[in-house]
Amino acid sequence: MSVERLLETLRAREQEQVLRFWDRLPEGERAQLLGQLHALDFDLLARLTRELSAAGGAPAARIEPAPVIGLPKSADDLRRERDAKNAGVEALRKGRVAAFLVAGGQGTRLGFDGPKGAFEIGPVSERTLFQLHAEKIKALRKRHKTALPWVIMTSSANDAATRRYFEKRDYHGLGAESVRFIVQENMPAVDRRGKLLLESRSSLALAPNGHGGSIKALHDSGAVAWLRGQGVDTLHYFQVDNVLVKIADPVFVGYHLQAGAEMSSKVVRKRDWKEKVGVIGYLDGKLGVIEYSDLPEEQAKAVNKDGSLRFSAGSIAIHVLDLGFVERLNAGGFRLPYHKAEKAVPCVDEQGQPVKLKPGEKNGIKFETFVFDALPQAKAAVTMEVAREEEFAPVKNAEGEDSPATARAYLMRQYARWLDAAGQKVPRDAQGEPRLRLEISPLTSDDGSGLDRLGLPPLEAGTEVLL
Ligand code: UD2
Repeated sequence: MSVERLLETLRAREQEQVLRFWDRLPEGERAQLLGQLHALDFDLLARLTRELSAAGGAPAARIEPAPVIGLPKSADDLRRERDAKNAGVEALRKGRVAAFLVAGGQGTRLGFDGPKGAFEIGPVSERTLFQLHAEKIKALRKRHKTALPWVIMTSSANDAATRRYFEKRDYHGLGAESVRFIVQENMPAVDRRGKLLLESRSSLALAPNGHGGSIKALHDSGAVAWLRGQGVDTLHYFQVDNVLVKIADPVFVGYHLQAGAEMSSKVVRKRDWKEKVGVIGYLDGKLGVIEYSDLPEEQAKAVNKDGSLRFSAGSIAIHVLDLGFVERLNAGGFRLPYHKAEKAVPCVDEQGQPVKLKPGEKNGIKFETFVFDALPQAKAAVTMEVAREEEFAPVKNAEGEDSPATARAYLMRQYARWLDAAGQKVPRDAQGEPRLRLEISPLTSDDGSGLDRLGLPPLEAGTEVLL
């Protein structure tokens, strides 16, 4: 599109304010802005901004709980779990499974300068989140003698830094050819009237298009074809911030495959009705995630006969995706819905000066897609409950709940349970917390097995143990 055509489009869409500083821009900066504008889907933007001013939201859906494979209780449950595990292990051995990490988020809440995966989380060592995940993958490759390729989604804001991170650390020993980076797209931020915001005189205010963008990025980047070429048909999706994630858990993969599912999800039992996680349930008869803000208090508080919460299946953003489903979601264009979120968006004013926002002030709207919005389109799906203390401890905030401190505590408790089971007596305080700092590399053990063969000396309170 020529500059003239673009200007016409911008005028027609009443967005010509983005060229306010054009006459004063050096050539290189003009090229940057032009590139961003050319990449914009103006029809989509027009639709989304129209919806901003539309009165009222969608009518409330009829909400019902969905069936969940619970934690095994009976001998039958354990048998079913073992069968599922066998099916998952077989798929892994045959090279049908790949790991898929989404790490394109901006990690604003953690306040860490760099890709979140580079954050050091090891309770004793400087092991980063990326290293923790990489070593789990390495351990799985060895155990199941499988290629287990790893696809990592970044965004334009952290792609270069993420690639540099992995190059510098030699891909944590995984082999560069088995790790593939894909970049998600950006969406422009707008003000309340739907006008595109400028981050600087020569750049739109852009933000990653949400983790749902992973479905599109897998396809557009050629990663789907790359995976198919290796015989992969099943993806294990996980988020960068969960230190306890069981990557490519064979039980989960097995249940998914046995059910012929297209998309499956892991859930934990909600701590209480107020916990801010989406729950998996039926919305007007279709499986999906009901965001906590959309679950009316009365429903959120509702209990079953045994006193348990009626809506208790808290989504922890771990999924198995069938590659054919990913292809289907992209056939005829990407169709996940966009959610709008009011946020503080750094931008410049009409004079090109940075707008000073008051603390907490939200001046803009960002558009994001969510991967779980694909669930209603899945022909079959499995929802599996897992134990929170074994599988879910995210690093979201700098302090308090879901912080590095809580994630390290969860890790150390898990290591302590493994060591106890291996015959060690882990010194504990009155609350049962380990009285020493513990860390076990997934390369030493990723599930507690083999620790009994290490011949460890007795563990002493107040020390640091790195295995
Ligand atoms: C998400 C879920 C929440 C719960 C929780 C579990 C949503 C809206 N909520 O909460 O229900 O399951 O996770 O931890 O999803 N990411 C990208 N690109 C993006 C945005 C995010 O790759 O454009 C990645 C990000 O790097 C991270 C993950 O997605 O790995 C989660 O992002 P988040 O921290 O923004 O999700 P959160 O805490 O809102």
